Amino acid sequence: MLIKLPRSTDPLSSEITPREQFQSRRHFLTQLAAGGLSAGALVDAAMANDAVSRARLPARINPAYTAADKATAIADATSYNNFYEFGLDKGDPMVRAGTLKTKPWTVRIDGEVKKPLTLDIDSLLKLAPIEERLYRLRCVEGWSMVIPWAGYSLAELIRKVEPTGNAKFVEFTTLADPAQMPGLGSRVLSWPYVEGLRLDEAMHPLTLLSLGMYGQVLPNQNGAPVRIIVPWKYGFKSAKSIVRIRFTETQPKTAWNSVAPDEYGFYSNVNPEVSHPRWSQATERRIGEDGYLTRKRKTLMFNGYPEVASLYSGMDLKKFY
Ligand SMILES: Nc1nc2c(c(=O)[nH]1)N[C@H]1C(S)=C(S)[C@@H](COP(=O)(O)O)O[C@H]1N2
Ligand SMILES: [Mo]
Repeated sequence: MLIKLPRSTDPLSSEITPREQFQSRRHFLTQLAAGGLSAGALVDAAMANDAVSRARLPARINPAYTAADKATAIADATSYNNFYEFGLDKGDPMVRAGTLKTKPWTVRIDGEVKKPLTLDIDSLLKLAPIEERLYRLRCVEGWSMVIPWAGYSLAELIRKVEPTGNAKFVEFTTLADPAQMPGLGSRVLSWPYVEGLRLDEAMHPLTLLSLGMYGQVLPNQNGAPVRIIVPWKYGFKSAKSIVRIRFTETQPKTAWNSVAPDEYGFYSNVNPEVSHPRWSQATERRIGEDGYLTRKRKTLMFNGYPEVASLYSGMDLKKFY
């Protein structure tokens, strides 16, 4: 996510080049060289980033949700991340998220529901068959990836708790523990990270409760042990490391919308026709397609998921951005 830092040397994220990725790796190496990381932190970082050390998460490919695009390399998807609880640089989550303790972990589901529940990860894993779905994820900063996520429709969980007639919205709250998350010292956002959806958006079968990716449990830097993925919305709507799901009558106060309401609306549907106040949203850079001659891709309405359009019929999407 992009913030107004008073540093004139910061490029707009929509201008991020392969050089930027190189710099975040260099930042990691510099930290190593400067001894900025303890031996323990280094081991944790290596573990968090070591695909071999992550448990396998078998998932049946759901052909109904297979993008024609080629999947992004796992090395890119796990090293170029936004997870501000672990720092503002794209390379920070990979290096620092080893301190996130993902077991034991529970998710509290409450608010306007008939059957509030507290579920641990094993119960979440058993709640419905785990599917693999190849979804695009587009960040509001102007880059995108294609990731084989593992999970099931959030609707499966919502049906279990039986929302009351008053439930109109769903609020997702991320863990906020300064002992595990060095980025919480930053005042960029007010913690915890909160996101929200309208109930019908949350019930849409595309909205995924994700427990893994690339056939493994989620890497810490990608939001372990459980996050949501809303593929037709800008990436910041897809909250990571969720500890609470609350059903509400009124629209939740969300983290990015609170800090910069003119820039980050509650809806945040991927929409090439509505520019961010500081840059166009018409195109995007696909991570991995970084040749100097590579053209940017045209961003598609709803990120290429036109089946969600009916959720917004009659709404002015310039007003409800
Ligand atoms: N808790 C939390 N969730 C978050 C974020 C964050 O900073 N904290 N960043 C968001 C943004 S801006 C993006 S683009 C995606 C990135 O997901 P990825 O790193 O798995 O690609 O996570 C979203 N979820
Ligand atoms: Mo993002």
